[in-house]
Amino acid sequence: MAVKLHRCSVLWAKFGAHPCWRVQRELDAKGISYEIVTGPLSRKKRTVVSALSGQAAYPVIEFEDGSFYREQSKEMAARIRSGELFGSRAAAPVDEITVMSDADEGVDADGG
Ligand SMILES: N[C@@H](CCC(=O)N[C@@H](CS)C(=O)NCC(=O)O)C(=O)O
Repeated sequence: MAVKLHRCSVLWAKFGAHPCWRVQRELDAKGISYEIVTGPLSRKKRTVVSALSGQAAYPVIEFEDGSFYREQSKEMAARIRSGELFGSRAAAPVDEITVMSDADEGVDADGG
């Protein structure tokens, strides 16, 4: 399931204490696919993230169903690390899942 990472535009800031990077690197570490949506630095201009989450701080994670997740970045990082980012959300709909069968591997019913 791909998510959107709403974050600041300071993409070069790749050090541990930077809130957006702290979360982004955990998504990377977990192999979670995401799309970066950068927003303006000025809080007053952060209309997208404000409309989504009701507050103006980055980072915010937007799920495919339009819901969002925002806590302090340390807590967000810990949640991602623990494998609980998606909580009880369903995995991707079945028609979006690539299903490999034995036939795809060239194995027939006889196992040959
Ligand atoms: N304590 C917050 C800080 C979040 C934070 O400062 N985010 C930055 C972007 S990396 C931001 O939105 N800065 C501008 C502002 O707070 O107005 C956290 O860890 O999530």
